Amino acid sequence: MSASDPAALTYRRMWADLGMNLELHDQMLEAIERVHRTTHLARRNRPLAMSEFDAALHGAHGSRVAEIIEHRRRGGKSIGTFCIYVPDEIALAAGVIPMPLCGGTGWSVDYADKMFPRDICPLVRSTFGLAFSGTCPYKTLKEFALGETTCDAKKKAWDLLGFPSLEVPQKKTDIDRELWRSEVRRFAREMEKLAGRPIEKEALARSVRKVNDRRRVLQRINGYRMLAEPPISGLDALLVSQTALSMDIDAFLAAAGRLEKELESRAVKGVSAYEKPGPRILYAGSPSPLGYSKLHYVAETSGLRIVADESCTGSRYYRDLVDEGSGDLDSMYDAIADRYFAIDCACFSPNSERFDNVRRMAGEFGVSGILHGVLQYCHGYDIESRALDKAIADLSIPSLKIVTDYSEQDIEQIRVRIETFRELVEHGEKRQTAGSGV
Ligand code: BJ8
Repeated sequence: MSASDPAALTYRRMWADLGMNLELHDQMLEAIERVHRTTHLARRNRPLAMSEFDAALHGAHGSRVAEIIEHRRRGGKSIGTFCIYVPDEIALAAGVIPMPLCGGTGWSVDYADKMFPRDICPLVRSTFGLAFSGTCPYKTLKEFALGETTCDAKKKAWDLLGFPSLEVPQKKTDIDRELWRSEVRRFAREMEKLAGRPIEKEALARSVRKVNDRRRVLQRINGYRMLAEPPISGLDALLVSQTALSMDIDAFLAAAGRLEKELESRAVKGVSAYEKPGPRILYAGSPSPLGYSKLHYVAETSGLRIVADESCTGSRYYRDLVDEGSGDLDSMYDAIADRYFAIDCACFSPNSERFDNVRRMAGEFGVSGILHGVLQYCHGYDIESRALDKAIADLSIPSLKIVTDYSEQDIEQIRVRIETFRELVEHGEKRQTAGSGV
C-alpha cells in the first residue's frame, strides 16, 4: 500500500488507534511489499484472478483488520490462533473470528530477542517479534490467543506468555482420540463463554459446511496442479493457501471460485503457469506462513515446478473434510474432533499416516523429486524427513532437504543446491524414459 493510496490514511489512523508503532510498521510493510514484488509479481503467466490474493496479502494488516474491528463493533469476538488444529468451524459457529497469527516475515525475527532465545524456529520468533515491535495489529484485537501443545517451541512460548492452550495429543491411540474429543468440547465451551451465547446445532452445521467448502475449493484448485501443464504455479498456489487462513471465509470462497473458473479455462486451452517445462516436485515439511515463500520462489526460478504441497500451508490444511452427516450436537463435535485428529503433524509419534499421504500424493501429482522444506530448529520435520525418505524408498524418488530461516542471505547457496538437485532429477527422468523404451 503506497502513501498515495486513499485507503492508506484511513489505515494509518486505524493502526495509530491500535497503538502500533507506525514507523516500524512502515518498515515491515516495505519489506513485505519488496519480497512480493520480486517474487510473485515478477512472474509471467499468472492467472489474472491472483490479483485478489495479492490484495489479500497486503490486506492482512489493512482491510482484514478493519473487518475484524467492524465485526467486534457489532458485538462479535475474535481470537488469535497459531495452528491448524484449532477447529475454525466451532469458533465461527459462536460468532468468533479465528485469526491465525503465525508470522512469516524475516523483518520481525530479531525483535523476538526481547523474550525468546535465538535458537528457536523463525515462525515463532517472527510471530512474537511482530508483537514485541508493536507491528502486529491483532495484538490488541483478540480477547485471547489460543496456543496448543504441539512442538516444544510453541508449548514453552505459551507458558512464557501466559496463553491458554489446547492439549493436542502426541500419539494416536484410542485414549488420545478421547482426550482430543474432550479438548474439542472444552474449546466449544470456551467459545460459548467468549461469545456469551450457546452454539446452536444449525449454526454449527452451517459453519461445518462452509469450512468444508473452503477445503473443497482448495482441493479443486490444487487438483489443476496434477495436469502435465499446471495452470497455476507452486508459488501462487502457496499464496492461495496462505490467504485462505487469514481472509474472511466468504470473501475467500468468492475469490477462489473466480480463480477456479480461470484455471479451468486455462487448462482447456493448455495455458501453463511455467515458461519452461521442468521436473515436477513435491514440497514436504514445515509450514510457510503468509509472507514467507523463499523455497518455492528459489525452486521455481531454478527450473523446478512445485506441483504439490504437503504442509500445513498445503494439503494438510484442506485434505480432510468434516463428516456433514452427523446428527446431534454431540456427534457433530466428535466428527469435528476426528477430522482434526487425522492431521499428520510431525509432532505426532509415530506419524506413519504422513508417509502414506506423501506416497499417495507423489503418485497422484506425478512427481519426480521431493523437496523437504525445513524451518531452522523445526526438529520434528527435520528428523522426520529421514524417516519419510526411508518409508518411501521403494518409489525411487530423489529428495533434497533444505533447512533455512526467513533471511535472504542464503538464497544463492540454496539456488546452487537446487540446481544440482534439478540435474539429478532430470538425469533420473531421462534414464527412466530410456528404460521404458519411450
Ligand atoms: S499442525 S506444523 S501449524 S504445529 S515450524 S512452530 S512445528 S518448530 S507450525 Fe505447526 Fe500446527 Fe504442526 Fe501445522 Fe514448531 Fe516447526 Fe516452528 Fe511449527
